[in-house]
Amino acid sequence: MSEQQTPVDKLSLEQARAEIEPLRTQLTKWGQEYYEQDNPSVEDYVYDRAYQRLVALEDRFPALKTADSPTQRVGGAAESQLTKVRHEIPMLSMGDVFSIDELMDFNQRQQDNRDVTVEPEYNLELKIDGLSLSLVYENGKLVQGSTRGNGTIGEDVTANVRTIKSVPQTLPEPLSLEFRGECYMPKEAFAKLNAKREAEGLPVFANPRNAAAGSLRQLDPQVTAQRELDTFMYYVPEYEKLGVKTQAAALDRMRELGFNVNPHNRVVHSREEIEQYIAEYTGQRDKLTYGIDGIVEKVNDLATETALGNTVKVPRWEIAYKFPPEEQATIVREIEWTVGRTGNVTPTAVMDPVQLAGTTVSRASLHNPDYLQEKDIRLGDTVYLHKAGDIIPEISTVDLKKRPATAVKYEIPTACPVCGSTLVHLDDEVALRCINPMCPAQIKEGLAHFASRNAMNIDGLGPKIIKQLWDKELIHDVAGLYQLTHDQLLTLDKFGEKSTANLLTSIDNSRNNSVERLLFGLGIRHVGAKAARIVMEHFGDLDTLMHAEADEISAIDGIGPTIGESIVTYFSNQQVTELIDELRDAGVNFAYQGTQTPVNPASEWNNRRVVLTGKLVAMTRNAAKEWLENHGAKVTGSVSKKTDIVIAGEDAGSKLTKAQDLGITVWDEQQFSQAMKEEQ
Ligand code: 1X8
Repeated sequence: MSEQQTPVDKLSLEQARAEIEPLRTQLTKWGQEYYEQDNPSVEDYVYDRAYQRLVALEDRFPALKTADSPTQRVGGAAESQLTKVRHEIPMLSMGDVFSIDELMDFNQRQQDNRDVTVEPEYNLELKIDGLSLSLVYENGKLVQGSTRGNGTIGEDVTANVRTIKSVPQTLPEPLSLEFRGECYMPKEAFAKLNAKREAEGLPVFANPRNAAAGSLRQLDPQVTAQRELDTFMYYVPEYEKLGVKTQAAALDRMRELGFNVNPHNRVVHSREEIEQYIAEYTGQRDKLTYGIDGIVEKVNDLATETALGNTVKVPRWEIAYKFPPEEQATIVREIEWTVGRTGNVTPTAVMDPVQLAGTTVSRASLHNPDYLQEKDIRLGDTVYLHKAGDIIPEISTVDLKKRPATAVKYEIPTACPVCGSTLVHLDDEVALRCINPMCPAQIKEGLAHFASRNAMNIDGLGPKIIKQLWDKELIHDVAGLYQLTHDQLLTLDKFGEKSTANLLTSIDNSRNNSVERLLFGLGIRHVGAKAARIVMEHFGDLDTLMHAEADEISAIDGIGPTIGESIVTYFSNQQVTELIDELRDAGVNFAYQGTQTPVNPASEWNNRRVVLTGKLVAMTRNAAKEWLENHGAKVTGSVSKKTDIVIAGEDAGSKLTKAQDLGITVWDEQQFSQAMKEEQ
């Protein structure tokens, strides 16, 4: 990146020819990684810079242009098992600039293009780090959601889009119109998803854009539904049908129609105002809950937009200003290896601390040994750090020029850093695992997980206490927690009568938890808190689940074969059955209690299966759910033959239709409110 390139106008034809070929090969490879595999190996700006260099070379030496050059294609190819859809109005990508001067040049060229010299008015918007999405409505009903694909042919993701909360299934007006925008994953969801994938030994997503693409382009909408995707809509190709004359008004209309529209657009008239906006959002970038990678400038007047039109590849009426990458150089001092709960062994680079996008950073995950080897990071190396998705510190590149002469290739450990047993690669996993079930690191992590809030919720039993209990050999597995005595706890650091009594009470209380907490707390691979709840709701108690076949588990709505097989494999282990016996002997509850609050068995709602859909006006969806559960109802996410009642708020979509098809009782919010009153 920092390499100095010869300016294009100083190159001979032969020099240009020599440069162009490898550049095209490289860009084609990067393009495939980005567009087809959602898995780029370089940062966007590395791609953008290389692409611009190729454009400049081809402009200067037209003889070297070829039809198959990456500059002659709109985006990558659509390549997946999803059904293809044709975009009657092509979904173009945008041109981009990297400085205010370049942006002003673009505006000047645009001015030169016009017949009339009016003071240009621009609408500035944030450029969201996601992927383009098209939503088609017919008579106000959502009929199709699709990705951009190659601009002409995209992928049908209608079923997946229907799981995104911010996408209206129905509009308040019977419009037949296409809306375009961005589908994205908020920073927090992105960080959570990657942490989860890393813990499970799955490859992590490079940035929120790839995470969003990977989540939206799924064959199974249930996967999408769990990925916390969101949208910002920003464009209506046939704006006349909306009755608006400016882009800013189009955004307002979309807000009225119930779309999520980013609130930060601004109409501006001068270079000063543009600079001000860019400065403002360059500064606020880290505070936003979603990633942005630049600013989009659009001609505000839509008739002018139409008059300007598009080049073959990109619009003349809009352009992206890309933020400079925020990077810091630092030196790698150490590579630390940690063993997770599932035995996954992950490397972390420990570096001299630097300030980066608002925080001090000294550690960056290297994810897995393959990643470390591919980047060839060595102790003493100078590396560039950035924040993936504005949030997760990551090493972008190694500065080879600064590599100390003595630096040697880092050797991947072959033994577990904690227990010393031989590490293995399971199946095709990139993760390196310690498969010793008695590995202290795994057991300690497992104990912490067992005690955690969403599992057995044992207050006061954090990693530090667990470490002491382990080091003093007071416990060796989760069942051991229930054998701890008052005198044993008193021997812990800073433990007096009060903390001892409190911890004993917390442990004791956990015996009465509903069993889904125990199932989750056992830390079975692929069994998260939600899956544990669904499974236990179905089987009712742990003993029944332990005797179930994988098929029976997999057949439950919301559970798949991976979870089914994982549960059966787990319980087939003799050490596990012994552990379960110890937990039973310790008086730990094995029954599903549904809800922790007492249920009035006389309630109309007891054991009824209820689905909430659409927008409720007088109460939140969560409040309604809580009330129902407190009255013994089972609130589920999808409508099936077993559903007793569907409560449909405003704009209810496919769930309402399905309920009607199946002849299930449907109530509106008013009827539900009335029933709530009658229960009191
Ligand atoms: C891409 C994006 C656009 C906008 C925001 N975020 C993006 N990623 C916007 O217009 N506000 S427009 C766009 C495109 O490719 N045309």
